[in-house]
Amino acid sequence: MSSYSIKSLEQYFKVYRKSIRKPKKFWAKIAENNFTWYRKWDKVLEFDMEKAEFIWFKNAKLNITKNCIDRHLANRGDENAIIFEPNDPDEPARYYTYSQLYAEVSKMANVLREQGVQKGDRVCIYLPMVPELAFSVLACARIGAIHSVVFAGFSSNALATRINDCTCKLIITADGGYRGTKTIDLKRIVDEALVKSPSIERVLVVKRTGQEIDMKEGRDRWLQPLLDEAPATSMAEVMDAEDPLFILYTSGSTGKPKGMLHTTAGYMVYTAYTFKNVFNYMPGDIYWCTADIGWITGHSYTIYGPLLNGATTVIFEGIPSYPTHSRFWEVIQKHRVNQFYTAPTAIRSLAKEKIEYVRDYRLDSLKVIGSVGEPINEEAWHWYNDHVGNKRCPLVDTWWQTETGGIVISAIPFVTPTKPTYASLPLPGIKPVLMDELRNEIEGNQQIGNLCIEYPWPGIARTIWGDHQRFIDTYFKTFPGKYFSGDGALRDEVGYYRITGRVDDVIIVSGHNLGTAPIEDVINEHQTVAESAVVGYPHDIKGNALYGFVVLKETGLWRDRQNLAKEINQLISDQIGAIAKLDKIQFVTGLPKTRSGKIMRRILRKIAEGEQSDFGDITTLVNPEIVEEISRERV
Ligand code: 6R9
Repeated sequence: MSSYSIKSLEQYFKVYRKSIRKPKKFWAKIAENNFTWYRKWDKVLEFDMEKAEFIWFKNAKLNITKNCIDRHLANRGDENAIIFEPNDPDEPARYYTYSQLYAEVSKMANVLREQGVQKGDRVCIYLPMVPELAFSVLACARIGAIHSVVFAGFSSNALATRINDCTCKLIITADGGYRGTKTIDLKRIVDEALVKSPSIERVLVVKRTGQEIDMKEGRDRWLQPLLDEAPATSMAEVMDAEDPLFILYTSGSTGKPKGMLHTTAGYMVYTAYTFKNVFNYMPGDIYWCTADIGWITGHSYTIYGPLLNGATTVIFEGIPSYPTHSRFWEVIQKHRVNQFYTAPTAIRSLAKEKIEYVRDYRLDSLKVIGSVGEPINEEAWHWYNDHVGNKRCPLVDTWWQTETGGIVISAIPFVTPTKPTYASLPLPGIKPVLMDELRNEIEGNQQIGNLCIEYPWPGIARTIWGDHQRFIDTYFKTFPGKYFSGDGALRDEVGYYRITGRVDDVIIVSGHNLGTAPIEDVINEHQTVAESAVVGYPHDIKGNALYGFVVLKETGLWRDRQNLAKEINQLISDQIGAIAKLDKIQFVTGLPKTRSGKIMRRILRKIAEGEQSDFGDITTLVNPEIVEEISRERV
């Protein structure tokens, strides 16, 4: 186990160097010692970066659920695997031990088999954050079906597109889902989607809200009666290391969503190893990741990573603001959470509220706090570090992507000193490189460039479902021989990485490369500003100029706009330089955001450029109505 858990900075450097010098040996040792295999591999890795082909642990046989569940039964069968915290705080939490998880997943696996699902079939899962969501995911993995979880906030159109792209045979959904004070009519949305999705033969429905729904004769079944009849033990299908585990859709900057495909062994080894180290997970710890399982973070760090390590993982059905802005802190206090992992957008929304909301809770169980999903701005970093981590818990800013399968750049708590807004150092096995526009590697520190990874790691996605050419073109063509993340990064004087945002967000103004994130950081420091987004637009003289969209806090709403704009520019000028001053500032009531909380810059860019109607696909936004408002009031 020595290479599995990193305990000091010195050890990190040692392990890191070894992992880069001899990656195959490094991963083989981790895979060898920490998992159950039906058969071990003939070869650790075979790959071709140009063709984007990766075979990890060639010819090994395994089942990931044996490792997530069965392996823990002997030693921790009676310990909690899952704690379910419902949307309504008055509804009792539910606890599932590893033994109970085994029974639940087995029943679900048997139901799926009985409904005709076979190894290799695609199963769509469109569920709220209820335990059945985790059971469904694991049941698919148990029988070798490929799960495709679609976030239950997506519209019927988005759902239909995803079902059709990978031709799912069966869908698991619920009558409805709770989200704060709202209920979402999931079954109705599924019914709408299925008009356009002929591949679905069977719909299994979880009863959650008890609301009235239509059941289509011959197609739809309530899940519970089927589970009640199903045996509580099950055989785990023997899977090849490279057999597909799941498809998860991620939006590209253009065109239809990309169905990223992850396979079995590499993903397992990578998520298990990174979970252990990035969260400093120790046996008995209670871990909570707030991400919905509809996103990669929920796949890798609510389900697979924690369960592979025998951890207790919290599944939270609700939202941070219901019934009050204290909900996160209340849940941490209630379940004595040790590791807490959330997104900057949630932190910023809570930091806007009165400090009492967090101050009145006992957060002393926390050991490590984490951030993921977008660059965490300086102000949010400090608020999270001071008020949640109490300056006592390392804050790990974890950089990764749906495509990387697991975290690739992050501090290791109690090992890597943290630095606000820096994801810090690469994890073992990851060799980041910065590339310039001429495709040359940028050597040395204090450099900014396109962030690539030089060598394959076990968690890397294997393809885009049905479109390997797009996989090659998107990730392996721009910088031949390397994986291109699409993000930009700055490497500081000691080699720490700071993610500057999507590369399309690097704006060249009068020949200067400006990342949008640092500018937004400064703007957000202004006392009246809640949030901001900066984009570039063409300018006759400078090449590009900067356009800032600024959302004000309640306290800023009544201020003189012209003065406010001046103050903001003064702040930028003071902190970054006059070169980064905004040519235009527009005060808006909100920013267009995807359902995972990412600002859709593509749209803001179009507005800044003067486009009035053609904004492309905006159906994946939580607030599509904002687009028209911003466009109408363009300055
Ligand atoms: C895990 C996840 C990936 C994109 C990625 C980057 C942004 C994620 C970040 C971060 C700065 C971090 N991103 N983590 N940017 N710092 N710690 O979010 O996957 O939904 O595929 O998004 O998110 O731009 O390229 P995914």
